[in-house]
Amino acid sequence: MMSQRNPIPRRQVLIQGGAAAAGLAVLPTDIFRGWLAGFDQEAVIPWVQRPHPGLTERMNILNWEELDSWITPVRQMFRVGHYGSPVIAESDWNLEIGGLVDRPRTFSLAELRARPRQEVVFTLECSGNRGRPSFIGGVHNARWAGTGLADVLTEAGVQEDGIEVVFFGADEGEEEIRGNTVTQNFARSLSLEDAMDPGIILAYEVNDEPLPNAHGFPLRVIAPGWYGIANVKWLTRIELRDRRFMGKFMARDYVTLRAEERDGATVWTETSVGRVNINSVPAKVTRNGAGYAIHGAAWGADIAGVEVRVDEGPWRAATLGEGQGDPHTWTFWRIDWDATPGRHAIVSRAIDADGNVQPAADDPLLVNKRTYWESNGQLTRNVVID
Ligand SMILES: Nc1nc2c(c(=O)[nH]1)N[C@H]1C(S)=C(S)[C@@H](COP(=O)(O)O)O[C@H]1N2
Ligand SMILES: [Mo]
Repeated sequence: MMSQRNPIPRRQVLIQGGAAAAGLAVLPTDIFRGWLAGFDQEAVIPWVQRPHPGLTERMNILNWEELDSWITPVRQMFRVGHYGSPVIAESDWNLEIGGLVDRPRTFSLAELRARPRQEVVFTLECSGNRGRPSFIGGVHNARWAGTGLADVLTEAGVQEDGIEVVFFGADEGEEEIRGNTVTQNFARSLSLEDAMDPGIILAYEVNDEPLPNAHGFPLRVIAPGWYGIANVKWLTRIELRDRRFMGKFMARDYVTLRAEERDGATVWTETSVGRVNINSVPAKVTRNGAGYAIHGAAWGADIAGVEVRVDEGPWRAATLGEGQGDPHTWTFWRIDWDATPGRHAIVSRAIDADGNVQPAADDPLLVNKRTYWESNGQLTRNVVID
C-alpha cells in the first residue's frame, strides 16, 4: 500500500524502477509525463477563486490544488461536528445495542476489534459540499477498517417489529422543538433494510491508524454510498425501533426542499438527505513546459466517463485514472489542454455507468431546490494563463 506520509505515485515508482533496472537515465516518456502531472513535477496554476480561509480553519476543507494522492491523508481530511468534537477515552466508552432486539448487549472497543475485520475505501462527501461557492472541499477518500454492522445486528436478534436502526453519537446539544428546549445527542437512522447492507462497517481505523478524535474516536459508522451525515461519529448506541426516526438531522435539518412541476402545478417535495449524488470537480491545472493539463475527481456513482469543457469549446472526454470501477471511491481524471494566454472557464461533468450525466448548474433540478444540501451541479472554475 502507498505510504501516507510520503506519497509516491505508483507509476513514478514503476518508472524509476524500470529505468534503474535497465541501467538507463531516461526521463519519463510523454505518456507517463501526463500521469505524473499534478504530483510534484509540474507547476500548479492557481484558480482565480481562493479557498475560503474560515472554512479551511474551521472544517479543514480540502484545498483541491494540494491534492496529490488518491487516498486522502488524515491531515487533509475535512471534518464536521454539529455539537463540537468530543474527546472520548477508550476506557470510558462502550457501544450499546438495544431497543427491539432479543439480545441487547454492550461491546468494548477490544471486543469489536476482535471481530472479523472489514476494510473499505470510501469517498465521503458532506451533503452541504458545493452548497455555497466557497465550500467545495467537503470530501475525502480514505481507507476505513472496522467490523460489519449487519452481523452485529443479526447476532443481536432484531425483533419482528424492528424497522429502523438509530445511531447515536456521544456529542450533544440543546434543541428547541415547538417551545421545548431539550438536550439531544447527534443521531441519524437507516431503515433496517438499508442498515443490513453488508458494505456498512463500524469503523475504528482510518488509513491504518486509530480514528483521530475529530473523525469519531473510538467508533463511527461508515456507510459507503451515503452522504457524510449518515456516517455517525463517536458512536455510543445503536437502537432498533418500530417507527421511523424523526430527529433533527433526519427530519428538520438535512432536508432538501424542492419545487417540482406536476401537470402545471408546483408541488414542494421535502426529502431527507440520504444516498450520494453523482459529482465531479476540476481539481487543478498544471503546466509542464508548454503543455497544460486539467486534473480532477468524480464520485458519487459508478463513474463511466468525465467530460471537460473550456470556455465555449466542445465537451472533450477526459482519461480516467485511479479509482475507476469502484462506485464508492472517487475516480481521478485528467485531460491535456492547449491553453492560450488569458482567463479561461473550466467545467467538468461526470457520467455514470447507466449514462446519467451530472446536472448542469442551471438544471431545473438544482435551480428549483431551495436548500443548500445535495448541490451536485457542474462546477465552473477559472484560471488565468500568462
Ligand atoms: N456524531 C456525529 N457524527 C457526525 C456528525 C456530527 O456532527 N456528529 N457530522 C456528520 C457530517 S454532516 C459529516 S459531513 C461527516 C463528516 O465526517 P468527518 O468529520 O470524518 O469528515 O460526519 C457526520 N457524522
Ligand atoms: Mo455534512
